[in-house]
Amino acid sequence: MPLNERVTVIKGDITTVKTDAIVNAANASLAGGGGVDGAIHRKGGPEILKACLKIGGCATGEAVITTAGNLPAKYVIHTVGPVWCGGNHNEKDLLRNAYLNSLKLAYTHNLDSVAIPNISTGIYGFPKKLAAEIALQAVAGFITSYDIPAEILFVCYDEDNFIIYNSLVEKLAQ
Ligand code: AR6
Repeated sequence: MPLNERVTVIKGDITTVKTDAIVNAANASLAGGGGVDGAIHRKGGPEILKACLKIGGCATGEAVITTAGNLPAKYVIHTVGPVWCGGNHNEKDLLRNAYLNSLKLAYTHNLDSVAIPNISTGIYGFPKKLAAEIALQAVAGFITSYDIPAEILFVCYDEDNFIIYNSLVEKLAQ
């Protein structure tokens, strides 16, 4: 469903998406893990891990970029969302930063299209509705200041997130 001409929400597996970059919900070590991170490394192959280990790590809220290995995308932007610890540990700002720094990296690499998963809402336990509000607000703010990437795709994997995103997008369109 289009939020505006640059932002779309779909349901699916981000490892199959053929945008210039896909965003990975990684951890600070960049050494791989479960969830979307595990799927990206499994399907993308060892080149991605090699590039991640060379970079050495990524702080929460920051983002780094590597090859996408065997994936259909050209690059993987690895960002680290916050672990939800009850809400009083700067989680909201850190999640916003994870989205914004991923998009800024796409901008500085002149990437036209980027696909983003629902960062922190799996293993890291961030409440899904709050996370979706932060993600949509961050992207809405970003696109008013930056003309690239022209296409931003929110890729929801689980049904809950897909329903939440669609209902928020509908509200924003009213
Ligand atoms: N495509 C798109 N989204 C997916 C996919 C997929 N193939 N698989 C899962 N998701 P999570 P986090 C969704 O747990 O919460 C890893 O171990 C999933 O439904 O992948 O940021 C890392 O190494 C959820 O909505 O990431 C870290 O240690 C969203 O992706 C830790 O998990 C995020 O869930 C990061 O936890």
